[in-house]
Amino acid sequence: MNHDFFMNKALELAASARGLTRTNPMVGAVLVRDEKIISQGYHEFFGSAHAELNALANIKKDDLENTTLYITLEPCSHLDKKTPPCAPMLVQSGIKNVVIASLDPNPKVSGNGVKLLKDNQIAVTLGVLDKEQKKLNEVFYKNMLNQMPWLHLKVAQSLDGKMCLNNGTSQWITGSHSRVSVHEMRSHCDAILVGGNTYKIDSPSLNVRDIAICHNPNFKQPEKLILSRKTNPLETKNDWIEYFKNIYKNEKIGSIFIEAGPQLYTKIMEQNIVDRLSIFIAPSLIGKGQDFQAYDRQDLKDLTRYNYQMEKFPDGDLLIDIRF
Ligand code: AOF
Ligand code: ZN
Repeated sequence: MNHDFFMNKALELAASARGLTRTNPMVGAVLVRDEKIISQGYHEFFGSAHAELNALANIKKDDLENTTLYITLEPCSHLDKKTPPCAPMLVQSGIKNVVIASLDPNPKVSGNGVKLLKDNQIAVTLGVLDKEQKKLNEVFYKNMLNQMPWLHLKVAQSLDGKMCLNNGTSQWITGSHSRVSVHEMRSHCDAILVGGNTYKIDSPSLNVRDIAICHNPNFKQPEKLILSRKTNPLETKNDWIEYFKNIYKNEKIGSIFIEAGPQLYTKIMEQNIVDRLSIFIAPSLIGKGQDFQAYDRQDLKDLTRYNYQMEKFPDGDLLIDIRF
C-alpha cells in the first residue's frame, strides 16, 4: 500500500475546508480497497460531522472487508463535544485497518482514540505524513498545546522598509494582488486585530471581501479587535500573553490576524510572541516615512537569518512569509 499517496489525498481533502472549520482542525479521510479510493470525506465546517463519519456514511459493513481507512487526525474519543465520538463509531463499523497521520493534540483525546481502536483489534499505523498534517493544523496545535491563539502578523512596506508616509498614510502601498492575498489570510483567522492608530487613520472595514470563500454559507466573518493603548496598556511580555490567553479562553478565538502599523508592529515584535510574519513588499521607494523600530541590535552577530517562503505577484509585489 502506498500510504503516503492516500494520506496525501486525505490531507488535500482536509485542506479544502481551510477557513471553514475554525476553531476545529481540518481533517480528511479516504477509504481504500485494492489500491483504489472507494469513499472519502472531510470535516466540512465547524460543528459539522467529522471526516471519518463522512467517509463511511454510505458504506455497508460487508463492504468494509479488506479496506483501509486513512485519517489525517486520530479519531476523537471524548464526549463533551458537539458530535458523537468517532473512535467508538469506527469500532462499531467493523473496519479492521486504520492509518493515521498524527495523534490529536486535544488533551481529551491524545492517544485515547488510538488506544480504543487497538483494544478492539483494529490494526493502527500511526505517523504517516505526520509533519505535513501538523503543518496544516499549526493553528490547532498551538491552541491545544499553549492555550493561546495563533498570532499572524501582517505588514505592508516599501522596498526601503517604510510602512507609511510621514503623515501616517498607508493606503495603498501594495497592489491589488497583495490585497486579495490579505483577504485570504484574514479568512483563515478567527479575528482581525488592529491598533487604535491604524483604526483611526485608515478606518479599515476589517472584514473578508471579494474572494470565493465569502459565498460559502458556512463561512463566518472574523471578529474585530481594536487594541488601544488607553484601554489595554500592555507593557510586559506577560501582559501581552495574558491579554491573548484571555481572548482564547473567553472568546474562543484561536487565531488572530494582526494588521499592524509601525507602533503596534514595534511593540508586538519585541515580545517574541508572533507565530507567523507576512511582509508584503511593494517595488517602490517611499523615502522619508515611518518604519518600525522593534529591536535595537547592537551587534551584527545578533541578527537572525530567518527561513521564509516567498511569493511574487503578477504586479511585482513580493510576499515574504516567516514562521518563527
Ligand atoms: C475527528 N475527526 O474530523 C475532527 C476531529 O466539537 P466537535 O464534536 O466537532 O469536536 C471537536 C474536536 O474533535 C476537536 O477539538 C478535535 O479534538 C476533534 N476533531 N476529530 O475524529 C474530525 N475534526
Ligand atoms: Zn471525531
